[in-house]
Amino acid sequence: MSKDNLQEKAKHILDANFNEDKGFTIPCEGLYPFQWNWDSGFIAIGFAHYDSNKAKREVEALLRAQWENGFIPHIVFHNDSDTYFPGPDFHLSKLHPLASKSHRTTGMTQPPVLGFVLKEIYDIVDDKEDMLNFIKQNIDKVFFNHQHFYNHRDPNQEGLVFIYHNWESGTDNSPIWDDIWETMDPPNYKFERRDTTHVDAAQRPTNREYDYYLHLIEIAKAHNYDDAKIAELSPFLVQDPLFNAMLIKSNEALIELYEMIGDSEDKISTLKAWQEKAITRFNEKLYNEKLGAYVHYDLRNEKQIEHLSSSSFAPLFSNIPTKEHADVMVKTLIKKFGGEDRYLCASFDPESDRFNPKKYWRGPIWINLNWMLYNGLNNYEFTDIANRVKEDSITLVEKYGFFEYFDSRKSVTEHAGYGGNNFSWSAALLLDLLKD
Ligand code: 9WN
Repeated sequence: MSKDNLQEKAKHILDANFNEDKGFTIPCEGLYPFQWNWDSGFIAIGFAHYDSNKAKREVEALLRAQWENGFIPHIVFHNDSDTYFPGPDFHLSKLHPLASKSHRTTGMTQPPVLGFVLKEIYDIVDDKEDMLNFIKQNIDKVFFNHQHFYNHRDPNQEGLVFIYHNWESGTDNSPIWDDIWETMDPPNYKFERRDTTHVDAAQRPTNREYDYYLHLIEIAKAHNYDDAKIAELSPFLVQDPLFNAMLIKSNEALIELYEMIGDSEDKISTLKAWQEKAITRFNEKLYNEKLGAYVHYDLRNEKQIEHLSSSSFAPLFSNIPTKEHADVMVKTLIKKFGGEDRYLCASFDPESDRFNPKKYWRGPIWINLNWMLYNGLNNYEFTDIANRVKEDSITLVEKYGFFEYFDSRKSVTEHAGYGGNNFSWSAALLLDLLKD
């Protein structure tokens, strides 16, 4: 497919997934019929390339569902749909006294991408004045969101925030969480999966894994989604390098945007203080010398979770590693993930016995993580390997279509696109990768 055709196809997917009435984009028809938090951020970046109005509407639709305490939920149920489980009646966000009164949502969040998304869309669009006005109207809401994280998700006040659910990580059934599942013994819930009516069950989590997912929500619901109670009681309490890297990148973008806007000295100094503390602690606590990259930290059991995944390299995107650590990380990346027989970058260590090349976050390549990796490698001027990540991403979409995830093995030459098709962020971020 030519570059022009790919771009046209990508725009077509985004436009078809856009809900004109409510002003947001579904990630994928049938499989994900609502508005998802970090998806919307990536989608807005795609729209910024050809329809800045839709980019703005996407962000606004998400922010309209912001809770009164600054929290931005992971799913906004703008509409009804019975093609997804668990829906609004399971999540019951209204249990929290400060939940949105106008929108039903989940009571968990997702990687905080909005700050850097505002900066990205500003950089992309032609009409800077118009976009800066939009940013002026919305930036304080994102700042408020970050304030919520540091006040309610950082019990040790160390600059690193926790997640209490694998769905908050965005990398939902990564083998990283297996270590935590071993500490839990939830009941066998009765529920009706919907995802496996859209996608081959071999590419999705197991029913037993859903028991863990639902159990964590039941614990949070029993305490009305109170962060302090969750910090005290949730068996899943993790400082995730991807999640925290997104927050740090978004802090950096908010500083740049407030400097452009002017007159926000207090907020800029607060952001700078968060940044200094967060980056220092991130490097102390999440870097693993033995593995040569960053790892997750299990805050409940006070130990690093020693596995490599695509999240291990996300800190490059946020300028967190020193140059020396970045050099080591690139060696790790090439050695473990970058053999000639593989496309970059598998979502989990291909040498691990937990690696599964077809299943959701247990091995396949995701375009959003590749987009971050491409930009992160460029931050440190690893141009060749960055270009390889970009070319691999384009090749996979060209060969197999705009799928949700892809097989990293070059030996698999047919049907190597998995999960949902016509997937919005694959379209949006491909548009961004194809920009020059
Ligand atoms: C749960 C929408 C979302 C993405 C996540 C991805 C998947 C949902 C699911 O789809 O998660 O949030 O039901 O599997 O893992 O990253 O935001 O695209």
